[in-house]
Amino acid sequence: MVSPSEKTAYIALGSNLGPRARNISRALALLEHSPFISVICHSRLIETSPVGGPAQQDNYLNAAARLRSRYSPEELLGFLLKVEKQLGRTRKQKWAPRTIDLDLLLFEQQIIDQPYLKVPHPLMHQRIFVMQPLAEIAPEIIHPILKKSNLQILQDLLENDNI
Ligand code: PH2
Ligand code: MG
Ligand code: MG
Repeated sequence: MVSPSEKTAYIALGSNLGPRARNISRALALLEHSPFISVICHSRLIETSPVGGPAQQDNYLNAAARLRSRYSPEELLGFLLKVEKQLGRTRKQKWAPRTIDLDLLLFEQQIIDQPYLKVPHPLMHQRIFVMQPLAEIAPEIIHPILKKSNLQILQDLLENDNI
């Protein structure tokens, strides 16, 4: 079932396998292609060192995007997984190199804690590769659990990183 009203959601995009920039722009195009999603804006692509996962994987390109969607959070997650599959994503090993990773970060100010879907994304506030692009497009948006803006979260992360 599709809910009638449009909601704002933020997603993270990452790729470290194959044509990374092309993978990200194809993912955005596939999202835009859905009659239930509009891609309102996206950040620049940043190159980041892989965090976790197997040794000797390539650097990532990371980005964030703001969507307006008539999907429920569960439906949006389902669509993100479908786009990942369309772009050749396989899941053999946790945090293995991937053609595309699409993570649902925020959905309005909703807090969702289901086994298959946690919003806000439980690791987002710990990851510079997520918060840097997100703070570029949504610096003032508040994390509904931490009650801090994305820019504040990023600044705190960068400070701790320098210690
Ligand atoms: N995604 C991960 C694990 N590690 N590292 C970077 N730099 N960028 C990512 O998108 C990323 C990661 C799991 O999804
Ligand atoms: Mg991820
Ligand atoms: Mg993911």
